[in-house]
Amino acid sequence: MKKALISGITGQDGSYLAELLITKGYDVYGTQRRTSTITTERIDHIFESDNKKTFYADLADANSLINVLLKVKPDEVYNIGSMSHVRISFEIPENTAQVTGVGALRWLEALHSLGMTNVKYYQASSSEMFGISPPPQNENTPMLPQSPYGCAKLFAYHITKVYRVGYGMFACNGILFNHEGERRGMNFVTQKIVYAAVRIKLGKLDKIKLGNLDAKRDWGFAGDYMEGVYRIMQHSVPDDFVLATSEQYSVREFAEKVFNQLGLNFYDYVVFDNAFTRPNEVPSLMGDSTKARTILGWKPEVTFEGLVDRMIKGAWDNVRNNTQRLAFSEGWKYSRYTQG
Ligand code: NAP
Ligand code: F7E
Repeated sequence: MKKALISGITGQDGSYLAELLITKGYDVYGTQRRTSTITTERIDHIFESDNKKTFYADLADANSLINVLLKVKPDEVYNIGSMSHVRISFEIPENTAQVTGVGALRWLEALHSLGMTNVKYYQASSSEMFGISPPPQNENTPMLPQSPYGCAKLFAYHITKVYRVGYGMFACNGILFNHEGERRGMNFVTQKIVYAAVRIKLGKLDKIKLGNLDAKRDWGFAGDYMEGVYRIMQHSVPDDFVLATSEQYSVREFAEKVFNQLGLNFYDYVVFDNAFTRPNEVPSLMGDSTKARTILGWKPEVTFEGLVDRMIKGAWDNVRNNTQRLAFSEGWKYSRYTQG
Protein backbone atom coordinates (compact mmCIF):
# COMPACT_ATOMS: atom_id res chain seq x y z
CA MET A 1 0.00 0.00 0.00
CA LYS A 2 1.42 3.40 -1.00
CA LYS A 3 1.86 5.98 1.74
CA ALA A 4 0.93 9.63 1.21
CA LEU A 5 1.95 12.41 3.57
CA ILE A 6 -0.10 15.63 3.41
CA SER A 7 0.99 18.90 4.99
CA GLY A 8 -2.06 21.11 5.48
CA ILE A 9 -4.35 18.09 5.97
CA THR A 10 -6.54 20.11 8.38
CA GLY A 11 -7.38 22.68 5.67
CA GLN A 12 -10.03 22.65 2.96
CA ASP A 13 -7.96 20.92 0.28
CA GLY A 14 -6.08 18.66 2.67
CA SER A 15 -9.32 17.12 3.90
CA TYR A 16 -10.69 16.49 0.38
CA LEU A 17 -7.33 15.13 -0.76
CA ALA A 18 -7.07 12.76 2.22
CA GLU A 19 -10.54 11.36 1.44
CA LEU A 20 -9.67 10.94 -2.23
CA LEU A 21 -6.34 9.21 -1.63
CA ILE A 22 -7.97 6.77 0.82
CA THR A 23 -10.49 5.82 -1.89
CA LYS A 24 -7.52 5.27 -4.23
CA GLY A 25 -6.06 2.77 -1.74
CA TYR A 26 -3.43 4.94 -0.06
CA ASP A 27 -2.34 4.84 3.55
CA VAL A 28 -2.72 8.55 4.36
CA TYR A 29 -0.77 10.56 6.95
CA GLY A 30 -0.73 14.26 7.67
CA THR A 31 0.95 17.02 9.61
CA GLN A 32 -0.86 19.42 11.88
CA ARG A 33 0.23 22.53 13.75
CA ARG A 34 0.01 22.99 17.46
CA THR A 35 -2.83 25.45 17.94
CA SER A 36 -4.72 26.64 21.01
CA THR A 37 -8.03 25.44 19.61
CA ILE A 38 -8.77 22.16 17.88
CA THR A 39 -8.36 22.41 14.10
CA THR A 40 -9.09 18.84 13.02
CA GLU A 41 -12.83 19.19 12.44
CA ARG A 42 -12.47 18.76 8.68
CA ILE A 43 -10.65 15.42 9.12
CA ASP A 44 -12.05 13.93 12.32
CA HIS A 45 -14.57 11.88 10.33
CA ILE A 46 -11.72 10.45 8.21
CA PHE A 47 -9.45 9.18 10.92
CA GLU A 48 -12.04 8.65 13.66
CA SER A 49 -10.17 7.25 16.64
CA ASP A 50 -6.89 6.59 14.83
CA ASN A 51 -4.59 9.19 16.36
CA LYS A 52 -1.42 7.80 14.78
CA LYS A 53 -2.08 9.30 11.36
CA THR A 54 -1.20 12.91 12.08
CA PHE A 55 2.02 14.32 13.46
CA TYR A 56 2.79 17.74 14.84
CA ALA A 57 5.01 19.66 12.42
CA ASP A 58 5.34 23.18 11.10
CA LEU A 59 6.49 24.44 7.72
CA ALA A 60 8.70 26.95 9.54
CA ASP A 61 10.53 24.14 11.39
CA ALA A 62 12.77 21.97 9.18
CA ASN A 63 13.53 19.45 11.92
CA SER A 64 9.86 18.75 12.44
CA LEU A 65 9.49 17.93 8.72
CA ILE A 66 12.56 15.65 8.79
CA ASN A 67 11.19 13.82 11.83
CA VAL A 68 7.86 13.18 10.11
CA LEU A 69 9.56 11.93 6.95
CA LEU A 70 11.62 9.49 9.02
CA LYS A 71 8.53 8.26 10.89
CA VAL A 72 6.19 7.87 7.90
CA LYS A 73 8.64 7.05 5.08
CA PRO A 74 6.09 8.20 2.49
CA ASP A 75 5.99 7.40 -1.22
CA GLU A 76 4.40 10.78 -1.98
CA VAL A 77 4.48 14.14 -0.18
CA TYR A 78 1.72 16.68 -0.87
CA ASN A 79 2.69 20.15 0.33
CA ILE A 80 -0.76 21.69 0.64
CA GLY A 81 0.09 23.64 3.83
CA SER A 82 0.33 27.41 3.62
CA MET A 83 -0.58 30.77 5.12
CA SER A 84 -3.20 30.94 2.40
CA HIS A 85 -4.98 34.29 2.85
CA VAL A 86 -3.86 36.94 0.34
CA ARG A 87 -4.92 40.06 2.26
CA ILE A 88 -3.55 38.81 5.55
CA SER A 89 -0.20 38.15 3.83
CA PHE A 90 0.22 41.95 3.70
CA GLU A 91 -0.01 42.03 7.51
CA ILE A 92 2.36 39.10 8.12
CA PRO A 93 4.60 39.16 5.03
CA GLU A 94 7.69 37.64 6.62
CA ASN A 95 5.75 34.77 8.17
CA THR A 96 4.06 34.20 4.81
CA ALA A 97 7.44 34.03 3.07
CA GLN A 98 8.75 31.59 5.70
CA VAL A 99 5.73 29.26 5.71
CA THR A 100 4.34 29.50 2.19
CA GLY A 101 7.64 30.10 0.36
CA VAL A 102 10.57 28.65 2.29
CA GLY A 103 8.31 25.89 3.66
CA ALA A 104 8.44 24.26 0.22
CA LEU A 105 12.24 24.45 0.20
CA ARG A 106 12.30 22.83 3.66
CA TRP A 107 10.34 19.81 2.37
CA LEU A 108 12.46 19.51 -0.77
CA GLU A 109 15.79 19.88 1.01
CA ALA A 110 14.68 17.47 3.73
CA LEU A 111 13.91 14.87 1.05
CA HIS A 112 17.21 15.58 -0.68
CA SER A 113 19.42 15.55 2.40
CA LEU A 114 17.81 12.34 3.70
CA GLY A 115 18.49 10.64 0.36
CA MET A 116 14.73 10.34 -0.24
CA THR A 117 14.85 11.81 -3.75
CA ASN A 118 12.70 8.95 -5.05
CA VAL A 119 9.74 10.28 -3.04
CA LYS A 120 7.27 12.17 -5.23
CA TYR A 121 6.59 15.80 -4.24
CA TYR A 122 3.54 17.94 -5.00
CA GLN A 123 3.60 21.73 -4.57
CA ALA A 124 0.30 23.61 -4.15
CA SER A 125 1.00 26.53 -6.47
CA SER A 126 -1.52 29.26 -7.11
CA SER A 127 -3.06 31.45 -9.80
CA GLU A 128 -2.10 34.38 -7.53
CA MET A 129 1.37 33.99 -9.07
CA PHE A 130 -0.02 35.42 -12.33
CA GLY A 131 -1.02 38.62 -10.57
CA ILE A 132 -1.69 41.35 -13.12
CA SER A 133 -1.00 39.26 -16.23
CA PRO A 134 -4.24 39.47 -18.22
CA PRO A 135 -6.44 36.36 -18.70
CA PRO A 136 -6.61 33.68 -19.89
CA GLN A 137 -3.59 32.50 -17.89
CA ASN A 138 -1.82 29.20 -18.63
CA GLU A 139 1.52 27.55 -17.90
CA ASN A 140 3.34 29.98 -20.23
CA THR A 141 1.83 33.22 -18.92
CA PRO A 142 4.30 35.67 -17.28
CA MET A 143 4.04 35.60 -13.51
CA LEU A 144 3.62 39.06 -11.95
CA PRO A 145 2.47 38.48 -8.35
CA GLN A 146 0.90 41.36 -6.43
CA SER A 147 1.10 40.23 -2.80
CA PRO A 148 3.53 38.72 -0.29
CA TYR A 149 1.46 35.53 -0.70
CA GLY A 150 1.87 35.54 -4.49
CA CYS A 151 5.61 36.18 -4.18
CA ALA A 152 6.03 33.37 -1.63
CA LYS A 153 4.12 30.97 -3.89
CA LEU A 154 6.30 32.00 -6.84
CA PHE A 155 9.45 31.12 -4.88
CA ALA A 156 7.96 27.75 -3.94
CA TYR A 157 6.97 27.14 -7.57
CA HIS A 158 10.47 27.84 -8.90
CA ILE A 159 12.33 25.96 -6.16
CA THR A 160 10.19 22.91 -6.93
CA LYS A 161 11.37 23.09 -10.55
CA VAL A 162 14.97 23.58 -9.41
CA TYR A 163 14.88 20.34 -7.40
CA ARG A 164 13.18 18.53 -10.28
CA VAL A 165 15.79 19.57 -12.82
CA GLY A 166 18.81 19.64 -10.49
CA TYR A 167 18.28 16.36 -8.62
CA GLY A 168 15.94 14.50 -10.96
CA MET A 169 13.16 14.46 -8.38
CA PHE A 170 9.53 13.78 -9.27
CA ALA A 171 8.54 17.26 -8.10
CA CYS A 172 5.53 18.96 -9.68
CA ASN A 173 3.40 22.07 -9.41
CA GLY A 174 -0.35 22.25 -9.64
CA ILE A 175 -1.20 25.86 -10.48
CA LEU A 176 -4.72 25.95 -9.12
CA PHE A 177 -7.24 28.72 -9.67
CA ASN A 178 -9.68 29.52 -6.84
CA HIS A 179 -11.54 26.47 -5.61
CA GLU A 180 -14.22 26.45 -2.98
CA GLY A 181 -16.78 24.23 -1.29
CA GLU A 182 -18.65 23.57 1.95
CA ARG A 183 -15.35 23.31 3.82
CA ARG A 184 -13.92 26.62 2.59
CA GLY A 185 -12.47 28.84 5.32
CA MET A 186 -14.86 31.52 6.59
CA ASN A 187 -12.75 34.51 5.61
CA PHE A 188 -12.55 33.78 1.88
CA VAL A 189 -15.05 35.82 -0.05
CA THR A 190 -17.32 33.04 -1.35
CA GLN A 191 -17.88 31.42 2.04
CA LYS A 192 -18.20 34.80 3.73
CA ILE A 193 -20.96 35.78 1.28
CA VAL A 194 -22.77 32.45 1.50
CA TYR A 195 -22.83 32.38 5.31
CA ALA A 196 -23.86 36.02 5.55
CA ALA A 197 -26.72 35.50 3.06
CA VAL A 198 -27.99 32.45 4.92
CA ARG A 199 -27.80 34.23 8.27
CA ILE A 200 -29.63 37.25 6.82
CA LYS A 201 -32.33 34.94 5.43
CA LEU A 202 -32.74 33.33 8.84
CA GLY A 203 -32.93 36.71 10.59
CA LYS A 204 -29.60 36.33 12.38
CA LEU A 205 -27.64 39.09 10.61
CA ASP A 206 -28.43 42.55 9.18
CA LYS A 207 -25.58 43.46 6.84
CA ILE A 208 -22.53 42.11 5.05
CA LYS A 209 -19.34 44.18 4.85
CA LEU A 210 -17.22 43.60 1.76
CA GLY A 211 -14.30 45.16 -0.12
CA ASN A 212 -13.74 45.20 -3.90
CA LEU A 213 -16.76 43.74 -5.69
CA ASP A 214 -15.27 44.15 -9.16
CA ALA A 215 -12.46 41.58 -8.86
CA LYS A 216 -13.04 38.62 -11.17
CA ARG A 217 -12.19 35.05 -10.34
CA ASP A 218 -12.35 31.58 -11.87
CA TRP A 219 -14.09 29.56 -9.14
CA GLY A 220 -14.28 25.76 -9.15
CA PHE A 221 -15.11 23.03 -6.64
CA ALA A 222 -12.22 21.91 -4.42
CA GLY A 223 -13.11 18.21 -4.65
CA ASP A 224 -12.72 18.26 -8.44
CA TYR A 225 -9.35 19.97 -8.13
CA MET A 226 -7.99 17.31 -5.77
CA GLU A 227 -8.72 14.71 -8.47
CA GLY A 228 -6.54 16.86 -10.74
CA VAL A 229 -3.80 16.97 -8.11
CA TYR A 230 -3.87 13.18 -7.88
CA ARG A 231 -3.58 12.88 -11.66
CA ILE A 232 -0.62 15.28 -11.74
CA MET A 233 1.18 12.96 -9.31
CA GLN A 234 0.31 9.81 -11.33
CA HIS A 235 1.49 11.22 -14.66
CA SER A 236 4.46 9.42 -16.23
CA VAL A 237 6.74 12.44 -15.90
CA PRO A 238 6.86 15.26 -13.35
CA ASP A 239 5.40 18.46 -14.81
CA ASP A 240 3.43 21.62 -14.00
CA PHE A 241 -0.28 21.99 -14.76
CA VAL A 242 -2.93 24.70 -14.52
CA LEU A 243 -6.28 23.53 -13.09
CA ALA A 244 -9.18 25.91 -13.82
CA THR A 245 -12.78 26.03 -15.04
CA SER A 246 -12.10 28.75 -17.68
CA GLU A 247 -15.24 30.59 -16.53
CA GLN A 248 -15.06 33.93 -14.80
CA TYR A 249 -17.40 35.83 -12.49
CA SER A 250 -16.95 38.99 -10.44
CA VAL A 251 -17.39 39.02 -6.67
CA ARG A 252 -20.48 41.13 -7.35
CA GLU A 253 -21.95 38.46 -9.67
CA PHE A 254 -21.20 35.71 -7.14
CA ALA A 255 -22.96 37.65 -4.38
CA GLU A 256 -25.96 38.54 -6.56
CA LYS A 257 -26.35 34.86 -7.46
CA VAL A 258 -26.21 33.68 -3.83
CA PHE A 259 -28.66 36.30 -2.55
CA ASN A 260 -31.01 35.69 -5.49
CA GLN A 261 -31.04 31.96 -4.75
CA LEU A 262 -32.29 32.82 -1.27
CA GLY A 263 -34.89 35.31 -2.58
CA LEU A 264 -32.91 38.33 -1.34
CA ASN A 265 -31.62 41.50 -3.04
CA PHE A 266 -27.85 41.70 -2.36
CA TYR A 267 -27.88 45.53 -2.57
CA ASP A 268 -30.29 45.81 0.36
CA TYR A 269 -27.63 44.32 2.63
CA VAL A 270 -24.12 45.09 1.36
CA VAL A 271 -21.89 47.71 2.99
CA PHE A 272 -18.50 48.68 1.58
CA ASP A 273 -15.67 48.36 4.10
CA ASN A 274 -12.17 49.44 3.21
CA ALA A 275 -10.81 46.97 5.78
CA PHE A 276 -11.48 44.21 3.25
CA THR A 277 -9.54 45.75 0.37
CA ARG A 278 -5.89 44.99 -0.37
CA PRO A 279 -2.94 47.34 -1.03
CA ASN A 280 -2.65 45.69 -4.45
CA GLU A 281 -5.49 43.85 -6.13
CA VAL A 282 -5.36 41.01 -8.64
CA PRO A 283 -8.20 42.21 -10.86
CA SER A 284 -8.89 39.36 -13.25
CA LEU A 285 -8.08 35.66 -13.12
CA MET A 286 -9.37 33.07 -15.57
CA GLY A 287 -7.36 29.95 -16.30
CA ASP A 288 -6.71 27.99 -19.45
CA SER A 289 -6.33 24.37 -18.34
CA THR A 290 -6.01 22.88 -21.84
CA LYS A 291 -2.76 21.13 -20.88
CA ALA A 292 -4.32 19.27 -17.92
CA ARG A 293 -7.46 18.48 -19.93
CA THR A 294 -5.45 17.10 -22.84
CA ILE A 295 -2.62 15.27 -21.08
CA LEU A 296 -4.29 14.20 -17.83
CA GLY A 297 -7.87 13.89 -19.09
CA TRP A 298 -8.95 16.11 -16.18
CA LYS A 299 -11.91 18.45 -16.21
CA PRO A 300 -14.01 20.02 -13.48
CA GLU A 301 -17.37 18.28 -12.94
CA VAL A 302 -19.20 20.75 -10.68
CA THR A 303 -20.57 23.82 -12.49
CA PHE A 304 -20.64 27.35 -11.09
CA GLU A 305 -24.36 26.92 -10.30
CA GLY A 306 -23.63 23.56 -8.67
CA LEU A 307 -20.90 25.11 -6.54
CA VAL A 308 -23.19 27.91 -5.35
CA ASP A 309 -25.97 25.42 -4.57
CA ARG A 310 -23.81 23.07 -2.54
CA MET A 311 -22.23 25.94 -0.57
CA ILE A 312 -25.65 27.38 0.26
CA LYS A 313 -26.90 23.96 1.34
CA GLY A 314 -23.85 23.40 3.54
CA ALA A 315 -24.24 26.80 5.20
CA TRP A 316 -28.00 26.42 5.56
CA ASP A 317 -27.68 23.09 7.37
CA ASN A 318 -24.95 24.40 9.68
CA VAL A 319 -26.63 27.67 10.59
CA ARG A 320 -30.09 26.13 10.89
CA ASN A 321 -29.02 23.16 12.96
CA ASN A 322 -26.24 24.95 14.81
CA THR A 323 -23.99 22.01 14.04
CA GLN A 324 -20.32 21.56 13.31
CA ARG A 325 -17.52 23.96 13.78
CA LEU A 326 -17.28 26.55 16.52
CA ALA A 327 -16.65 29.29 13.98
CA PHE A 328 -19.83 28.31 12.14
CA SER A 329 -22.01 27.99 15.22
CA GLU A 330 -24.50 30.22 16.98
CA GLY A 331 -21.72 31.56 19.18
CA TRP A 332 -20.20 33.02 16.04
CA LYS A 333 -20.27 36.80 16.13
CA TYR A 334 -20.06 38.32 12.72
CA SER A 335 -18.14 41.34 13.93
CA ARG A 336 -15.23 39.14 14.99
CA TYR A 337 -14.58 38.23 11.38
CA THR A 338 -12.89 41.47 10.48
CA GLN A 339 -9.78 39.70 9.28
CA GLY A 340 -11.38 38.41 6.07
P1 NAP B 1 -6.49 26.39 3.94
O1 NAP B 1 -7.87 25.86 4.12
O2 NAP B 1 -6.16 27.73 4.49
O3 NAP B 1 -5.49 25.31 4.59
C1 NAP B 1 -4.15 25.61 4.81
C2 NAP B 1 -3.51 24.49 5.58
O4 NAP B 1 -2.14 24.84 5.86
C3 NAP B 1 -4.17 24.22 6.94
O5 NAP B 1 -4.12 22.84 7.22
C4 NAP B 1 -3.24 24.96 7.90
O6 NAP B 1 -3.27 24.47 9.21
C5 NAP B 1 -1.90 24.67 7.25
N1 NAP B 1 -0.85 25.56 7.72
C6 NAP B 1 -0.91 26.89 7.89
N2 NAP B 1 0.25 27.35 8.38
C7 NAP B 1 1.07 26.28 8.55
C8 NAP B 1 2.37 26.10 9.04
N3 NAP B 1 3.11 27.13 9.50
N4 NAP B 1 2.89 24.85 9.07
C9 NAP B 1 2.16 23.80 8.63
N5 NAP B 1 0.91 23.90 8.16
C10 NAP B 1 0.36 25.13 8.12
O7 NAP B 1 -6.07 26.41 2.42
P2 NAP B 1 -6.69 25.60 1.17
O8 NAP B 1 -7.73 26.44 0.52
O9 NAP B 1 -7.02 24.22 1.59
O10 NAP B 1 -5.47 25.59 0.17
C11 NAP B 1 -4.55 24.51 0.16
C12 NAP B 1 -3.24 24.95 -0.50
O11 NAP B 1 -3.48 25.35 -1.83
C13 NAP B 1 -2.55 26.12 0.16
O12 NAP B 1 -1.17 25.97 -0.02
C14 NAP B 1 -3.04 27.32 -0.63
O13 NAP B 1 -2.14 28.39 -0.51
C15 NAP B 1 -3.10 26.72 -2.01
N6 NAP B 1 -4.07 27.24 -2.96
C16 NAP B 1 -5.37 27.35 -2.61
C17 NAP B 1 -6.30 27.77 -3.55
C18 NAP B 1 -7.77 27.85 -3.22
O14 NAP B 1 -8.50 28.52 -3.98
N7 NAP B 1 -8.25 27.19 -2.18
C19 NAP B 1 -5.87 28.08 -4.85
C20 NAP B 1 -4.53 27.94 -5.18
C21 NAP B 1 -3.64 27.49 -4.22
P3 NAP B 1 -4.35 25.04 10.29
O15 NAP B 1 -5.60 24.21 10.08
O16 NAP B 1 -3.68 24.77 11.58
O17 NAP B 1 -4.55 26.49 10.01
O1 F7E C 1 -10.72 36.98 -2.42
C1 F7E C 1 -12.32 40.22 -3.04
C2 F7E C 1 -10.82 40.20 -2.87
O2 F7E C 1 -9.85 36.07 -0.29
C3 F7E C 1 -11.29 36.94 -3.71
C4 F7E C 1 -6.92 31.85 -1.82
O3 F7E C 1 -7.44 30.55 -1.75
O4 F7E C 1 -7.42 32.04 -4.15
C5 F7E C 1 -7.66 32.62 -2.89
O5 F7E C 1 -7.21 33.97 -2.88
C6 F7E C 1 -11.58 38.34 -4.18
C7 F7E C 1 -10.41 39.31 -4.02
O6 F7E C 1 -9.50 34.81 -2.47
C8 F7E C 1 -13.79 40.71 0.25
O7 F7E C 1 -10.27 41.54 -2.93
C9 F7E C 1 -14.00 41.59 -1.72
O8 F7E C 1 -10.26 40.05 -5.19
O9 F7E C 1 -11.72 34.83 -1.49
P1 F7E C 1 -10.49 35.64 -1.58
P2 F7E C 1 -8.17 35.19 -3.27
O10 F7E C 1 -7.55 36.42 -2.76
O11 F7E C 1 -8.50 35.13 -4.72
C10 F7E C 1 -6.06 32.00 -4.56
C11 F7E C 1 -5.99 31.31 -5.90
C12 F7E C 1 -5.17 31.41 -3.53
O12 F7E C 1 -4.16 30.79 -3.85
C13 F7E C 1 -5.43 31.80 -2.12
O13 F7E C 1 -4.83 30.87 -1.22
O14 F7E C 1 -12.63 38.88 -3.38
N1 F7E C 1 -13.06 40.60 -1.82
N2 F7E C 1 -14.45 41.67 -0.46
C14 F7E C 1 -12.92 40.04 -0.61
N3 F7E C 1 -12.14 39.01 -0.20
C15 F7E C 1 -12.23 38.64 1.10
N4 F7E C 1 -11.48 37.59 1.53
N5 F7E C 1 -13.07 39.27 1.98
C16 F7E C 1 -13.88 40.32 1.60
O15 F7E C 1 -14.62 40.87 2.41
